[in-house]
Amino acid sequence: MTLDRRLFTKLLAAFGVSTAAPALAQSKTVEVTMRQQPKMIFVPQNLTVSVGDTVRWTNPFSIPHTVTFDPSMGASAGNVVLPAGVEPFDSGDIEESGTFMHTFTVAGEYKYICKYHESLGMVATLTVK
Ligand SMILES: [Cu+2]
Repeated sequence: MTLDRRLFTKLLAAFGVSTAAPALAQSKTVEVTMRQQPKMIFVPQNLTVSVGDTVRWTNPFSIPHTVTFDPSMGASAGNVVLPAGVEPFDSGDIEESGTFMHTFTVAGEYKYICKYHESLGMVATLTVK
């Protein structure tokens, strides 16, 4: 018996097997936690990832935070920095147990803030290479 290719693909899909080639086989998800005790801080505060990696920020606590990569939303010049050509972005409020994910496709040095707690030092750096 012969099995036609389309049917075979459908069968694989039915069993949860993807026949699509992974675009970035080595890419991974890296975790950042938003802490409120003993101070407002991103952990880790300095992070290096590879192009194609996804960063997932999680807020385990009760105070809303943001992940803000938009220089126009920063209070202090230099606290939010993007490599040339990267579009600004912002998570909006991340409530308790909430997460925000972003995949980084442009190499360079990034600085970002929580827009509510920038003045308390909730500023972090991300290097993508
Ligand atoms: Cu915050």
